[in-house]
Order: sequence, then C-alpha cells, then structure tokens
Amino acid sequence: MKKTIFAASALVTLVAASAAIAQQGGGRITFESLDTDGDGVISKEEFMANFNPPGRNGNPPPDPEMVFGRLDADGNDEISAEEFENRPQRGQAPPQ
Ligand SMILES: [Ca+2]
Ligand SMILES: [Ca+2]
Repeated sequence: MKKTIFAASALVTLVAASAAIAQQGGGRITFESLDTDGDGVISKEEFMANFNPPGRNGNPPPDPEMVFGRLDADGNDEISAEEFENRPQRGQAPPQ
C-alpha cells in the first residue's frame, strides 16, 4: 500500500517537473521557442511576443528590449541562430 502511494506521488512530481520545463522562464528559453514562424531568425516582433521571463529572487524581470539588443550582436533587428548561440552570458562582459 505504501509503495502505491509512493509511486503515485512520484508520478505527480514527474508531471509537475515536465510542466515546469515546458514553461518558459525556467532558464530554458530555446531558439526554436522564440522563432515562432520557423524562418531561422528571431525577429524583434517574435522576441517581444515570446520572451517573457518572470522576475527571480525578488528582482524584476529583464527588459526584453535591452535583452534583444544584447543578443542582436550586429544590430540588424534580427537574432540569428549564431547570435543566439553566442549570446553573452549573465555577468559576462559583452564582446567588443
Ligand atoms: Ca522568425
Ligand atoms: Ca542580428
């Protein structure tokens, strides 16, 4: 009996974890999740519509406009897969 209860609660935990991963904001924002029309680049419109992270640890969420500017290294108002992959990490100085 105890074993059944354990298995059921483990399943609930697993489902909850999957839901959390599926949601944006857990640090798992992927290129594909932002490139909603699948043309291989993230337009500013796509970014603004889909980049919506929650604030963390009591901090307000980052300003999407500012984040877009950091990702769009060549400033053409689109984020390519390469720019996304090479994005500056938190706490790291942007490349000169
Ligand atoms: Ca696109
Ligand atoms: Ca660009």
